[in-house]
Amino acid sequence: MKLCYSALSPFVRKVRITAIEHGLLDKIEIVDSDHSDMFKGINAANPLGKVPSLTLNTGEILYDSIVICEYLDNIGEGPKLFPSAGPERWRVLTLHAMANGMTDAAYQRRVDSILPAGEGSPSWAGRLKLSMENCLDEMERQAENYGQNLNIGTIAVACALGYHDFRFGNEQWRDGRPKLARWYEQMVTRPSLASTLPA
Ligand SMILES: N[C@@H](CCC(=O)N[C@@H](CS)C(=O)NCC(=O)O)C(=O)O
Repeated sequence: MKLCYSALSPFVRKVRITAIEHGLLDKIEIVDSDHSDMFKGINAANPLGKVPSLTLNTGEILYDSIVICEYLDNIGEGPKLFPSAGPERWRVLTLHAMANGMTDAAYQRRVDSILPAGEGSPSWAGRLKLSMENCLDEMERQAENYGQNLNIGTIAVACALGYHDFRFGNEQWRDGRPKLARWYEQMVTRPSLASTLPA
């Protein structure tokens, strides 16, 4: 399998963590994306121009990170990260959607901040920041229920927080969110998370 990747992408990081947890890393060849022109799209294999995409040995191409993670969960060994059925499945998928959406908002804000002068939108960037803060507040309310259980929802939350630290470290998300901060401090020591932190 070939994973089209970008070293600092939080979405690629989530896929790498899933692959590590399932012992699949040595079955995946990493292919770098093309950053020569951000307006062209960085991955021709994906009509959306984004990473990650996963090209299977049959030639079929999977995207986006949500689909790729579930695929790897299906073929990998060890405990499942996507519950197969029942209320737990919907709870974990909804957490995954919230954390991935927060990461999408953070990524769009970051892009807005590096656009050529005059092309950004402060009011839209403010709207994205509000989404991020609302997600952080919701995570703080939920954090005691996360435990140290690994599933695709808690992996996505850890990736969202890691990306927040990396791109918006000055915004101190830990302030006023002690339960989430304590949970994250523990969670990020897990080898699959520690070894993939953006640097
Ligand atoms: N919803 C997608 C988001 C993927 C995404 O936004 N990837 C960014 C990198 S972090 C990207 O490829 N951006 C390049 C572009 O939009 O041209 C997923 O979960 O995989």
